[in-house]
Amino acid sequence: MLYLSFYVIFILAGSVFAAPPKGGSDALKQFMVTHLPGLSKIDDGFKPLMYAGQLELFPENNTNYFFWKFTDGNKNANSTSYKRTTFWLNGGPGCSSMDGALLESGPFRIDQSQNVVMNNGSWHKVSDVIYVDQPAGTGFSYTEQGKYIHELYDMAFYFIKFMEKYYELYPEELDNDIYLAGESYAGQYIPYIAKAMLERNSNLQEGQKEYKLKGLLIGNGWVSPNEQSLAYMPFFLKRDLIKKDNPMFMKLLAQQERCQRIVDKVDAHFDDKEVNPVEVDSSECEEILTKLLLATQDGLVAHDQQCINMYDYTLRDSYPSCGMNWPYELKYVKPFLNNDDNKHDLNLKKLKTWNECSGRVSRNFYARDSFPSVHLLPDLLKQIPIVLFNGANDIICNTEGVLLYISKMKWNGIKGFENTDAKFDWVHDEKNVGYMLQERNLTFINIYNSSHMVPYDLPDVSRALIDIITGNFDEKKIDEKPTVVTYPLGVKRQGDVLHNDAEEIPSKTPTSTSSTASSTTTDSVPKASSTSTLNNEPTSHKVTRLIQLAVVIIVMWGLYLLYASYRARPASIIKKPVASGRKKNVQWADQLPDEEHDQQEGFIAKTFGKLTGNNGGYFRANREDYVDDIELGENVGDSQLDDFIIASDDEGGDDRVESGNEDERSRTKGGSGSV
Ligand SMILES: *[C@@H]1O[C@H](CO)[C@@H](O)[C@H](O)[C@H]1NC(C)=O
Ligand SMILES: *[C@@H]1O[C@H](CO)[C@@H](O)[C@H](O)[C@H]1NC(C)=O
Ligand SMILES: CC(=O)N[C@H]1CO[C@H](CO)[C@@H](O)[C@@H]1O
Repeated sequence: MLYLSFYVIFILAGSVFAAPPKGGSDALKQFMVTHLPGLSKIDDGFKPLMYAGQLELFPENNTNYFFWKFTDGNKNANSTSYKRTTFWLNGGPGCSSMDGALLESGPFRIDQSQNVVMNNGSWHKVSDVIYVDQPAGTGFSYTEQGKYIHELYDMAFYFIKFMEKYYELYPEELDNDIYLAGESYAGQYIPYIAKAMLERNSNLQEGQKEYKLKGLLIGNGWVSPNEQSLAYMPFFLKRDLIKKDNPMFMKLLAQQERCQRIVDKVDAHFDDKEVNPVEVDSSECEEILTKLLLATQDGLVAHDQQCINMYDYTLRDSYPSCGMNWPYELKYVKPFLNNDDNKHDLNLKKLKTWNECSGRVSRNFYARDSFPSVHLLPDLLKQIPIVLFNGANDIICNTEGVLLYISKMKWNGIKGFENTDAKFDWVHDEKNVGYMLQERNLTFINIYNSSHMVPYDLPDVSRALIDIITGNFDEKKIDEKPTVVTYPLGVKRQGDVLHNDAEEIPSKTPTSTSSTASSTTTDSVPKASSTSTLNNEPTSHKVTRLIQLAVVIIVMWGLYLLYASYRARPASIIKKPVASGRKKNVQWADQLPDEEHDQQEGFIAKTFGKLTGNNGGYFRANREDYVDDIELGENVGDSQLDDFIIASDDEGGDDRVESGNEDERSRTKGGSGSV
C-alpha cells in the first residue's frame, strides 16, 4: 500500500520532471536524469539538475566514460555556482567516482531503502560537479577487453578526450572556470590531467577554446608513495597505536629501514630524467602499513573490532579488512547502482554491473613508466593554485606524510614551507575545523575529526574548500591567531574584513607567525604568497626534523631491543591463537598474481591497489579479483560475493604467523593488498 502510493507519487513527479528543459537539445535530453527513487521527496530548492550517461571516447575500441553531472536547479547569475565547473575523481586505481557522488560531495546519500536523501553539504550549490568513472573499465565506464589503461599519461590523454566529448555536448560551459578535485589515488590522476590541460591550452588547434583551469583540490592524496609510507611508523607511535614492546617491533623497524634506504636512493636520483623503478614500485615501503596493521590487531575483542581502520584511526574493523567494510552506507550504494531501473534512469547504454572498485583496472594500471605525481606539482604551482587537504584521522594518506613530501619539494624557487609554525586556524560555521599552511600557490589544510573521506564526515566543511580555493573567505585575528573564516551556505562573508583588519595583523606581529604576515594582507589564500618580502632563513623544516628524529629514536629503540631481548622473543607473534582467520583470503590474494599474470604485474597492481581510491580501493579491488578468478565474470551477485568473503573470514586461520614470516614475500604482498 505504502509502496503503491510512493509509486504513484513517483510517476507523477517523474512526469513533471520529464518535461524537456527550456532550450534543451535532443543531445542534452538524452542525458537528463529525471527519475530516481526518493527524488520526489527532495526539496525543490535543493533538487539538482542532473545529466548522466556513457560518453563514447573511442569507437574503435569501444571506450565509453560514464559521467554524472549535478548543477544547481535554481542557479542564476548571482549564484556562487555560476560559471564554475568541478570534475571529481575517486582513486584506486579503478574505484568509481560514484563514491564521491553518493557518499561524499554529491547532493545525495543513499538510505537503507535505497532512496536518495539530501546531503546538506553538497558541492553542487557552489559549483557544477561532474563525477567521472575513469580510467576505462572503472564503475560504469567500459572498454574492450585488453584495452585497459596502464600509465598515468595515457590516463590523462583519455581524460582530455573525455573533456572534448563533454564540451561538444555543453559548449557554453567552456566559459566556466574549471577545478579538478578528488581523493587518494586521484592525487596521482589530478596533476597529470592538469598538466595535459595546460599543455593543450598552449597548443590550441584551430577552433579550440582553452580550458580555464583555476585550481586543484586534492584530498588525502597519494602523491609521493614511498615518502608517505615513511610516515606510518611515526603516526602510530605518536598516537600510541603501537608500543615498542610489541613482538613485531623489530620487523617493523627493519621494514622502516628498508623503506628509508629506498627513499634515500630516490632522493639521490630525483632529478633524473628517467623514471626510477625503485620510485614507482612502492611495495617495500607500503609493506610498513601492512605489518603495522598486522602487529596491532587485537584477537581478544569482537570480530569487527580487531583491526585499526586504516582510513580513520579512531575506528575499528575486522581483520584483515582494517577499514574495507567502511563506510557502512556503501552497502546501500551497491544495490542502488545495480538496480536496473536506476541504470536506465542514469541513461546507461550498457547495463554493466557496478563494482565500487575494479580489480582488472587496478591490475592493469602499472604506471611503471610514470613519475609519481609529486614530480609534477612544482611546474603546476607556477601556473595554478593547489590545495592539499587532509582529514587528520586518516592513516593511509596521513597528514604527516603529506607534510613530509612537501618539506622536500622545491616549488616557486624555495624548498618546503618557509615557516611551518605560521599556521592559520580555519574556522567554519564558528567552529575551529582545522589549520592551514600556505605559501607560493600551495595550500595545505589539516582537517580535524575527519577520515580519509573528508566530505563523507564533514560535508559542509568540505564544501567550504571551494570557498577557500576561490578566495571566498574572511581573514581575521581570533585569540591572537590569524584565522581563515568560512561560512555555511547562504551566509555572506563580511566583506573585506581582511583589509579593515590589516592593522590587526601587522607585518610584524608579536607572535611567531610574522613571516607569513604578508600573506594575510591578500584576500585569497591561494593568491596570498609573496616570496620576496620574506624572510631571514628560508626553511625551518620542523616537521621533517621531527620525523627524522622519530625515525632515529625508533632505530635506537630497535637496536636496544635487539640487544636486550633476543632471548625473550616469543616463538610466535601470535599472542593467542584465534579461530577467525582470513587465511583463505590471504592465500587467494597471494596466488592471484602468480597464476593470472606475470609476477611483477600483479605485484605492482596490488601495491597500487592499496592506494585505494577512496576508502577502500585496493581491498575491494581484491574482492573483485576474487570474483574474476572464481567466477570469471563480473556478474556475480553482490550478496554472493559478500557471503563468500564473510565465510572465508570466518574460517579460522593462522596466517598471522605466515604473514610475519620474512620469507613470505608474496604473502605479505598479498596481505598488503588486503590489509
Ligand atoms: C539538512 O538541513 C535541513 C534544514 O536546515 C535540516 O532540517 C536537516 O536535518 C539537515 N539534514 C542533515 C542530514 O543534516
Ligand atoms: C601562482 O599562480 C598564479 C596563477 O594563479 C600565477 O600567475 C603566479 O605566477 C603563481 N605564483 C608564483 C609565486 O609562481
Ligand atoms: C568531537 C571530536 O572528536 N572533537 C575533536 C576534534 O578535533 C580536535 C582537535 O584534534 C579535538 O580536540 C576534539 O576533541
